[in-house]
Amino acid sequence: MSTSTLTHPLIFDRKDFSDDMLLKLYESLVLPRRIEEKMLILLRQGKISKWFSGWGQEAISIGAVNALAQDEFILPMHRNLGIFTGRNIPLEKLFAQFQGKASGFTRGRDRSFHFGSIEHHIVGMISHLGPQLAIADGIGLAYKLSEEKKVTLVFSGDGASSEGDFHEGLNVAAVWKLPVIFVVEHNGYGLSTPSEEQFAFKNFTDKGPGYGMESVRIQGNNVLEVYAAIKTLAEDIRQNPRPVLVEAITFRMRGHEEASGTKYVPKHMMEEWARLDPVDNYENYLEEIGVLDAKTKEQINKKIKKAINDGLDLAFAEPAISPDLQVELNDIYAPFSQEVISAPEDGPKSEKRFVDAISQGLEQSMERYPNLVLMGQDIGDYGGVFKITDGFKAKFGGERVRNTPLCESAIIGAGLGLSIKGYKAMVEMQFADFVSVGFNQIVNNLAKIHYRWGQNADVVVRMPTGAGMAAGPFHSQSNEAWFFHTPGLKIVYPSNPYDAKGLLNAAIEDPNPYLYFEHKGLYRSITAEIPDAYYTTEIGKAALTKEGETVSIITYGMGVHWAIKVVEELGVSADILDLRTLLPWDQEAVKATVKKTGKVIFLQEDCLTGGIGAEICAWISEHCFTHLDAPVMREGSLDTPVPFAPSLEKQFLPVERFKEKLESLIKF
Ligand SMILES: Cc1ncc(C[n+]2csc(CCOP(=O)(O)OP(=O)(O)O)c2C)c(N)n1
Repeated sequence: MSTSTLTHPLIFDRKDFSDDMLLKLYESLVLPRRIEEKMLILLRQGKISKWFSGWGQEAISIGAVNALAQDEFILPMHRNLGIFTGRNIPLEKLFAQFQGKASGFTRGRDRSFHFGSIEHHIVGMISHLGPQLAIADGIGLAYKLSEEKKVTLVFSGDGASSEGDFHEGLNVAAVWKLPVIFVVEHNGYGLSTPSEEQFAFKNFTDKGPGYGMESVRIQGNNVLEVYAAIKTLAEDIRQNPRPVLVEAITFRMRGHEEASGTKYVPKHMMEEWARLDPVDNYENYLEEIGVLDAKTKEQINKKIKKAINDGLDLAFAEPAISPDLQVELNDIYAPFSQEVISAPEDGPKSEKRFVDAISQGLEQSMERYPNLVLMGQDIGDYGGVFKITDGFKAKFGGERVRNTPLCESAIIGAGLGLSIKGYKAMVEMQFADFVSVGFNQIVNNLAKIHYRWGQNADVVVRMPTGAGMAAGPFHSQSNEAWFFHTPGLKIVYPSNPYDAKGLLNAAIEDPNPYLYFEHKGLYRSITAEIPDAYYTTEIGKAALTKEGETVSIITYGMGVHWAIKVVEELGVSADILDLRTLLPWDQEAVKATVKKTGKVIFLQEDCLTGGIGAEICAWISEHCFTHLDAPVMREGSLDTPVPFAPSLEKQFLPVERFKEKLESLIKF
C-alpha cells in the first residue's frame, strides 16, 4: 500500500468544532495511547500475556466513538481499544478483563477485547473477525424495525475483508438498507500479508458501489477528519437508513501482536507513517492553533496517568479466579426455567400433517411474540420450499417474514444481532445440509456468547433434514451430531406432529439458541390429531412411544417410525424411547428403560461413527452397567455420504441392519 493518498503532514480542519470538543477529542485520543504504552511495559515484564496493538490507528476509534451517540452500538475489532475507553468503560474492569480476573467482562473465560457490554453498547468480536459484520446487520435491522433512528458501526480490517462473511454482511445490509457504517481500517497488512496479496482491487471505495452502497475514503490518522466524516454520515443515516462503507487509510505500526514483530515491513514505510502519527500530529496542531497549552497538556496527561495506575492497582490486587465448577456449567445457557404450557383438555383438535403442525406452531408463536422475526430463503411470498410459511408474509408483513439473500452465515449472525436488541429470530435453512456455510456463526457465536460475556442468543435455526427421498448427498444429510458436540446449543428433533408443534413453540420461547430438526420424510407422510391451541412440549424430556418388556430401543426422528415398524414385524415386546430433545438429552428416561429391560439398542438415521448413539451408548455402559444383560448395541447409516440412487440409499440407511441387530440382541 502506498502512502500517496495521504497528505504530509496531516492537514486538520476544525470546521465549527468548539475548543472544548477539540480538547475532548485530544484527551480521548491520548488515553488509549498511554494505556498501550503501559501495556507494552507490562508485557515485557511478563505481567500480561498478549497484546494487540492499535498504535498509530487510534484516531479511527476515537473519531468514530465520539461521532456516535453513546447508546448506538459499536462492534469493534482487536485494535480498537479507543472504542472501549471512549465508551468510558471503567479501566479497572478493562484491565481485569485483560488479566483474566473475575471482575473482567468475561470472568476469565475469554481474553483481550473478546467481550461485549450491553451497558456500553459494545459487542466484542470473536477471533474469526468477519462474523462481526452480520451481527451489526441484525442490530441495524432491529433499529429499523423499531423505528429507532439510530445507526450502528462495525469495524473490519482489510485482511478480514477477504472473508466470505465480509461480502455477506455488506450485501445483506445493502439489500435491506440497514443503518450500518462499515469501517474498514486499511492498515496495509493482515498479519504479515500485505494488501496486494490479499485482494486485487486498489481501494475499498471501488468495492462499495459493487454492493450498491456509498463508500467514502478518509485519512484514518486524522482524528478530525474521521470524526467529521462519521458524524455527518451518522446524522444522515439516522434519517435515511442505509449502509455506507468507510475506508479509513492508516498503518499498523507494531506487529500483528507483540510476539510477531514487523520484520516484513519495509523500513521506509515505518518511517513515513511514524511522521503521520495521529496523536503527535493532532497534539502539534492543537498547540499551533493555541487550543492546547503546556499546562492543559500536563493536566490531561497527569489525569490519564493516574486513572491508568489506579485501574491497574485495582486489577492487580484482585486475586486470580478460583474455579467453581457449578458456576462454569451454569453459565453455558441463559437462565430459563420452562413452564410447560398445555392446550385446554377439552379444546378443539384437528388432524394435522407433520408439516402443518410445524406451520401452525410457527404461526402461533408469531402471534404470541410480536418481536419474533422469521428469516430464510424464499420464505416470503413463495412460502418456503416446503410451504411452512405459506401466507405468513400476507398475515405478518414483510418486515417480520423476511426473504433473505442466499447467505446462511450472515442471516444467522443477523439473528444474533436481533437478539442483542431483544428480538427473537427464527432462521430457516432451506435444507439442513446448507447449515455448513453458517456453521461458524452457530458453533462459535450463538453457542458461546452466553458463557463468554452473558449475552443470550435467542435464535432458532430450523433444519429440514433427512434422507429417503433420493435427493443425494447434499439434500439428505443428518447433521445433528455436528452440533451435539457444541456446548451452549440446544437441539430438538420431533418425530410426530404433536411434538413438532410443541417443541418448536418451546424452542422459540426459550431465549437460548436452538437447532430444530424436522424430517422432510415426515412432513406429509404422517398425521395426528393435535390441539388447535398454542402449547409447548417439555424440553429435555424423552417420551416412551411404546412400552414393552424384552428390549429398549432408544431413537429419535425417523428412527421412531422405523423402530415401530420393525417391532411390529418381529412381534417383539419393546420399549421405544423417543429422545425428542438431543441436547440436553434425558438421562433419567434412558436409565429407566435400560433398568427395566436390561437390553438396549440405539437407532439413528445419521452415520454411525461419532453420532448421538455413540455418546448415549457410552453413557449407558458407564452408568447402567449393572442393569445390562447384553452388550449395548447401536445401528445407524453407513459411514458414507448419502447416495442418490434409491437402491444405494436403501442400503445406506440402517433399517435392515437394525432389524438383524435387534433380533441378535433379543437372542443374546
Ligand atoms: C478466520 C480467521 N482466520 C485467520 C485468523 C488469524 N488472524 C487473526 S488477525 C489476522 C489478520 C487480520 O488482518 P486485518 O483484518 O487486516 O486486521 P489487522 O490485524 O490488520 O488489524 C489473522 C490472519 C483469524 N483470526 N480468523
